[in-house]
Amino acid sequence: MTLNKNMMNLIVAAFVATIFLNLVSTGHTAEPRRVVVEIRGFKFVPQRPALAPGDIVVWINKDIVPHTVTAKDGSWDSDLIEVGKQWTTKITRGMATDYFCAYHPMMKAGFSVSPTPAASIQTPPNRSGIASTQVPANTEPTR
Ligand SMILES: [Cu+2]
Repeated sequence: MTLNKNMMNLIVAAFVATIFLNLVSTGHTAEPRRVVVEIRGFKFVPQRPALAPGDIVVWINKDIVPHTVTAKDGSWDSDLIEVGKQWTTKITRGMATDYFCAYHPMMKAGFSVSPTPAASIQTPPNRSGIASTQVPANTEPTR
């Protein structure tokens, strides 16, 4: 049966293509994560978020005076961030993670950078979550 064999080949090809597309899309199409750090009350909030390479961090100055976001080792620097303004940077592997405000050196903060990009450490949707938390109904007839 040539027709059936062709159909079978088509089904196999479609199946393989689906798997391939799933593999390709995993971890490569995720939007960069945007993390906001507010500067208020002479503090960086959150003080030490967990970040990953590729994350976009936005420091927003919600304080009453200008501040800076300056790497402790001087390797990166926002320069002056006026009240109501913001500064954005992209997290890269190996970048300095401790920073302070050049105008108020007691304002210290930082972040951690995970070794893998955010896209590959995201938890996949838990398909069995509902089933595993459900208490099975007692089907035993009561006699
Ligand atoms: Cu400051």
